[in-house]
Amino acid sequence: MKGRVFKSTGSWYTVKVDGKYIECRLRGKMRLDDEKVTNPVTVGDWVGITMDNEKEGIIYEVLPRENYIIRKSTRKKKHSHRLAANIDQAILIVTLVAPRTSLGFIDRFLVTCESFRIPAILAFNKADLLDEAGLNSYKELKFDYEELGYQTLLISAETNQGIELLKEKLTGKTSLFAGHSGVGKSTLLNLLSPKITQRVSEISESVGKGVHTTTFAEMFEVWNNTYVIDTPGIKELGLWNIGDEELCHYFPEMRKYIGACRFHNCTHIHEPGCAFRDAMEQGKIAPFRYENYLSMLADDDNRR
Ligand SMILES: Nc1nc2c(ncn2[C@@H]2O[C@H](COP(=O)(O)OP(=O)(O)O)[C@@H](O)[C@H]2O)c(=O)[nH]1
Ligand SMILES: [Mg+2]
Ligand SMILES: [Zn+2]
Repeated sequence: MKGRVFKSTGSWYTVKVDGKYIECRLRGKMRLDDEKVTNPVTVGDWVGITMDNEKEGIIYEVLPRENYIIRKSTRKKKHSHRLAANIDQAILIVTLVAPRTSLGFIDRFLVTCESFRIPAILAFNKADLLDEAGLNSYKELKFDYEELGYQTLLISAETNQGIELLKEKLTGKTSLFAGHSGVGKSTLLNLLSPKITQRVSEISESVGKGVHTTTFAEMFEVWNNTYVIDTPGIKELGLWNIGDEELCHYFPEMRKYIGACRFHNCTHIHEPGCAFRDAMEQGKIAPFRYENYLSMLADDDNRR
């Protein structure tokens, strides 16, 4: 039988087969397949299963993946973790207040999506909390990111602002919801579908940061043929296996300057005649994007 993995909690996997959810374990041999990845089977995977007894199944194979998204493992050094597989798009839920998502985090996430060729949408949640200055900084970011080809949405799970548009973007697709904890991923999911009851965290007033409530990624059929994967809050996103020369390929605004520097081995950090720096000085590359690029370059440890 073939089915799709909706949830994984370490040793157990919930697989949906013909409309029914079956708890499955992995066939012993499968665990050894790829030593560098901490999870051989991930949410969104299509798998082959056999029944072990009346109730429980065994996953014996993973069908070829259309795509997947990987991050550096937070638990095991030199290992990576597959966040999800077979997704049509990633929705990065960010907030400018309560908590504030850094631009560095946004850009790391976008680079990751680019490297796996997964379209990304930025959804700025908690619009209801933005004052005039907050709204202005949203507008600036919207301008900058849309110029790079990323859609941005301004939404609020509190007032329903922008939710219809978000629903339109989700319909008929499998989407990954990613973002720091406390930005409202679970609240949004509950809002999208009345049958979902994900636990929502209280913002702890003192630090203005959410506490972890979602521990494992889980996929939901929010309505017919429309799937959303809720992920545990991501604190820091370690880029996986992206080389120095490769990094600029994942900045859409930098691609056209590749090869245009005076020195063919330009590192784009300090050399004269660097096309990237020139473009930035001419206002063609946003300074914050170039800075985030440099910081990712410097952060070797985050990429290997
Ligand atoms: N003011 C406001 N609060 C929100 C909004 N969306 C979520 N919250 C609150 O933010 C906190 C964290 O939400 P939660 O869904 O658990 O975040 P998650 O960690 O990303 O899943 C909860 O107290 C929610 O009630 C919003 O649009 N506006
Ligand atoms: Mg949550
Ligand atoms: Zn250069």
